[in-house]
Amino acid sequence: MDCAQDSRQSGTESGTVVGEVPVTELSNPLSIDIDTVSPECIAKTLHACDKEIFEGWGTSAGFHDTSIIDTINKVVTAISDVVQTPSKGCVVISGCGTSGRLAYLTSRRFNKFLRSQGKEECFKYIISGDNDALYSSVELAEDDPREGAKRLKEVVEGKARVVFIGVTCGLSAPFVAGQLDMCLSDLDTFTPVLLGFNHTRQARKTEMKHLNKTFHEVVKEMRKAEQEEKAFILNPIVGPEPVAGSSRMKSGTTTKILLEILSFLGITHLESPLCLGAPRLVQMYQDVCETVYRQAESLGSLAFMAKESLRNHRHLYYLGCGALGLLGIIDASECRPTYGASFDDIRGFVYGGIDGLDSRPISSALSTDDFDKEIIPKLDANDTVIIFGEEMLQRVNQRLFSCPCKRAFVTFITDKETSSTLRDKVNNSNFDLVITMDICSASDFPWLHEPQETLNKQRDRKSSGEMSLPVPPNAQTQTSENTEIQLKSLLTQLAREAAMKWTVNSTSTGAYIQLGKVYRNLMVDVRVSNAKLFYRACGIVKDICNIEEADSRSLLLRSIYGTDILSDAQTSSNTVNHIIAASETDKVVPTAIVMGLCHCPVQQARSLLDTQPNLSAVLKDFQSQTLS
Ligand code: S6P
Repeated sequence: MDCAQDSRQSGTESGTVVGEVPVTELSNPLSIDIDTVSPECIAKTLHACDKEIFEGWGTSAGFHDTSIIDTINKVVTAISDVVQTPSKGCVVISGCGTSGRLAYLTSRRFNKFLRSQGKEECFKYIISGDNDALYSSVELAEDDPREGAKRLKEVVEGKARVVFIGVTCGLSAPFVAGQLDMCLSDLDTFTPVLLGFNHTRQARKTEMKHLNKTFHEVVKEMRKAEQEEKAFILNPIVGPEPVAGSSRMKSGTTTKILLEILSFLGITHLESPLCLGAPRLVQMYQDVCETVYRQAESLGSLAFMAKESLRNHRHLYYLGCGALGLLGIIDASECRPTYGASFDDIRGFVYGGIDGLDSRPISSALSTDDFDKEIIPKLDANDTVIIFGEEMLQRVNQRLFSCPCKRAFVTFITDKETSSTLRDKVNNSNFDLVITMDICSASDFPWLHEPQETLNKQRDRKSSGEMSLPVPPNAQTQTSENTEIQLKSLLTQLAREAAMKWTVNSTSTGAYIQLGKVYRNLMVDVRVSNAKLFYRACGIVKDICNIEEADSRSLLLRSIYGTDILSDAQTSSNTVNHIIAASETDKVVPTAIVMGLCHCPVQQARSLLDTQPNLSAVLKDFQSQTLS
């Protein structure tokens, strides 16, 4: 593929042939050759796929669809009701893996904002696997609906009104299903909101243990409650992921955008100091997206540096303050289930450690102090350290600059004045790569600075149909300068965080693609660590080996159990047991694929992969031999 721009011809729900494979699990035609292009082209391909978030995917309802905007507005109203009486109510955001991590980030960000306004916090988060899952993968926890309901019960104790936002990108996580089911049984207390990115008909149809229904059935009940506006389903279709099924990418970004829009509008709704509508906020994120990917060449260089470190069995480290540090930690944690990475391959550190947690403690060293003590003394020439943001640059331990490692600095400049001081500081430091992304204009909402008179005029023009942008409904409302500054700063933070997410996702994804962890656009070294990943692994083996589903399952089980003849106990065992067995075995999916393609016994496939661990290379060799 000649970079991505070029494959934008698809973007339809080309899907027709794909039957009912959920959108979030489909292979994206835009990235089908992502494993064969240059690092810069990888970034351009990611850009092409991310554009679908904003431009929509075929004829499906995307962000700008009126039905989606309507639902957003209804959820905003429910949230703003709760915000008014935080002693009685709260907003709970819950999810598994990336979705749970974004739940935490959102509640942290908006509680902080409420505190800065002298108001009571009202956001709570739940992540399956608890707080340790914020930085390490605890994928199996998402398969337990009872645990989900139990956690929800604990979190809402004493609350009479709860907006519950259950995030599951694939409309599949049993943990969230258990919570939605609990909400549906008490609609006087709960307003359940389901957030995901598949058509509702594609919600998972396998029965969930301990719930005796499928996710699809829960969705049907949600639909019923939605008719009376007692529940809401928010599922814009944003197209398949650039690496099939890697929902930390586009789906994660869309989750972040939606949660932030809902929360921002929910808490500013009452005073309406800005009255930014959802479409204008979406536009902000779209502008940030364009700003980030304008630097595709530099993003490619960053991914190349990361790849070189990992190829040399060394490490990539992200350092940042606040949410930037947290997003680095999150990106690092997701490489383990996605690419079979080890805990040490990529690590993130946050200045001052993780804050904004509920009472459950965290058991790992994640602060930049830990980095200074444990990592700096061990850095070598093949390690890469990336510093994110001016604030981190000011605070970084100066010893880092005398270490032999590679260093990069990424900044999302948000105000012109800091940029010149920053330039001096950067010039005096010793960096191998510096990336400056100017996101000022993206988060600059002109009417924040407009005099009241202009706002009144704009409102009049809007009511006469002249203007399409939202303006304050009642421009007489005087917003205090203080609130304006705080809102402006909040929007800037959100824009920076979005830029950070795109940057770290493209760095780690680009690195692992170059390392051969992706074949075409399939993650061939995925860890089989929960039901969703078990079924995905079956699908990958089926697609690459071009075989029937039953055969792919049998190959996968042979690989998991290390045998060529499966016993009755093994074939009839349930998925949970397969997952437990798989957790003790390396390269489960690559082994199954080699067995399927080379028609060889499991031991031979394993030794082939010992000699050539890069499955993509093995597959490409195999492909060229077959063709010649
Ligand atoms: C995806 C990530 C996973 C998912 C988790 C929840 O890249 O590795 O941890 O976030 O499985 O998925 P979902 O579809 O319920 O949001």
